[in-house]
Amino acid sequence: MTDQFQLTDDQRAIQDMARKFTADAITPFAAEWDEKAHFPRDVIKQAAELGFAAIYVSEESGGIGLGRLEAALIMEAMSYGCPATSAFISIHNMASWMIDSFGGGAVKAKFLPDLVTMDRMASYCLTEPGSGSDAAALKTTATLDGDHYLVNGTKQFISGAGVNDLYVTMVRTGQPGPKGISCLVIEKDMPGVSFGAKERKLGWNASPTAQVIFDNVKVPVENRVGAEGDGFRFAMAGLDGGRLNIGACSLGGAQRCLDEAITYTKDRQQFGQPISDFQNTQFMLADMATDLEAARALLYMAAAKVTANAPDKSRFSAMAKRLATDNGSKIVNDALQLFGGYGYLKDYPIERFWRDLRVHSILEGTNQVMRMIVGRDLLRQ
Ligand code: FAD
Ligand code: 2MC
Repeated sequence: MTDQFQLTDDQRAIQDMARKFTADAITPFAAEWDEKAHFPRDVIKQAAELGFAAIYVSEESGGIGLGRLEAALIMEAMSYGCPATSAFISIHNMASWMIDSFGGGAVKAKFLPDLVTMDRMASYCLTEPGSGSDAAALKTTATLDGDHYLVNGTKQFISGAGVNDLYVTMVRTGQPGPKGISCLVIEKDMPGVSFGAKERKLGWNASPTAQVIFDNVKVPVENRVGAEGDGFRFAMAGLDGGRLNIGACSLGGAQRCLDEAITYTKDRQQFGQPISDFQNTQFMLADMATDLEAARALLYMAAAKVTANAPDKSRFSAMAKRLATDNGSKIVNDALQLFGGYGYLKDYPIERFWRDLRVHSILEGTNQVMRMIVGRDLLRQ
C-alpha cells in the first residue's frame, strides 16, 4: 500500500476488474460447483485472459508483473464468490512464479508461455504422506542418471492432481534436511506419473485433491528449476506469497458472509422486530467488521513487504496468514449463528464458506507452523 493507506487508481482498477469477473463468472455458479464437486476449468482459463494466471510473473516472461498487494486484491475479490477456485488460481501463480524467479532460460522458455495463458495449469508438490509440517523431511528421491533424473515417491494432498498438466515438485537429490532438496517440473504425461483417488473433503470441493505418485519417472535435467539443493528455499519463498493469497481468500469469504449477515438480519423478524435491532446482533456485526479490517490491514502491509523483499517479509506473511485465516473462520461462524437454522442449510451460501475457509488454517502451513515461524524470527533478532 502506498500514499497513506489508500489504494492507487491502478490497484482499484484491478480490484474492480476482479470483482466484475467474480460477479459474472464465479458467484452465480459456485454453489453448484461445490455441490457437484465440479472443477471449473473453463472459468479458471477465463481468469488467465485477464492476466490472473501470472499476476507476479514478470512481463518479460509474459506475466502482468504486478506486486503481492495486487495479487491479494484479486484473490480477495474472487473468493467473494468461491474461495476454492480463487485459491486454485493462487497455487498456479505460486508455481509459475517459482519457475520465473528461479529457473534458467531453458526451463522458463519451455513452460512459462503455456502457464501464463493457462493452456497448461500447474500444481505445487511439497507435502508427502510422512512429511506435512516438517516439509524438509520429504523422501521423494530424484537420482541423477546421465541427462535425466529418475524420480520415485508420493506427494500427498496435491491441489489439481490429475487435472493439472505440470507438477512443480520438491525432491531429494542430496543429503537429509532442507539443503538436499531440489525443484523439478514434472509433466503429467511422463511415463510413471499416476494419481491417487480424488479425496472426499469437507470443503474446497471445486478444487480436486489427490496423491501424485512417481514411479521411476524420467525427468530431463533441463526441467530442474535453479541449482541442486536450492529447492527448499524456492518452495518457502513461493509460500511467502501463497500464504498471503490464502489469507486474502479468507478475507474475501469473510467479507461475503458479513455482507450477507447484514442484509439477512435487517430482513429477518423475531419478537416483532428485525433481529438487527437487537444489540447483540449489532455487537456481533461490529466485531466481525473490526476483526476483518484488522486482518486486512496486516495482510496488505505484509503483501507490501513481500513485494519490497523486506527482511521481515516471511514473518509478516506468516502473521498475516494466521490472523486472516483465524479471523476469517470466526467471522463466517458468527455469520452462520446470525442466520440461525437457515445458516446451516445449503439454500444459503454461509455453510459453504464455513467449510471452505476451515482448511485455510491448515494448508500452506498450519497456523501452528505460522506461529513457529513468527516465534523463531522474533527470538532470532
Ligand atoms: P501434520 O504436519 O501431521 O500436523 C498435524 C497437527 O500437528 C497440526 O495441527 C499441526 O499444526 C501440528 N504440528 C505439527 N508440527 C508441530 C510443531 N512443531 N509444533 C506444534 N504443532 C505442530 N500440500 C502441497 O504440497 N500442495 C498442495 O497443493 C496442497 N493442497 C492441499 C489441499 C488440501 C485440501 C489440504 C487439506 C492440504 C493440502 N496440502 C497441500 C497439504 C497441507 O499443506 C498440509 O496438510 C499441511 O501442511 C499440514 O500437514 P499434515 O496434514 O501432514 O499435518
Ligand atoms: N524464504 C526463503 N528461504 C527460506 C524461507 C523463506 N520463507 N524459510 C526458510 N528458508 C530457508 C532457511 O533460510 C534455511 O536455509 P539456510 O540454512 O541456508 O539459512 C532453510 O530454508 C531451512 O529453513 P529452516 O531451518 O527454517 O527449516 P525447518 O525444517 O526448521 O522448518 C518450516 C521450516 C517448519 C518453516 C517449513 O518446513 C514449513 O513451512 N512447514 C510447513 C509446510 C507447508 O507450509 N506446506 C505447505 C504445502 S503447499 C499447500 O498446502 C498448498 C495448498 C499449495
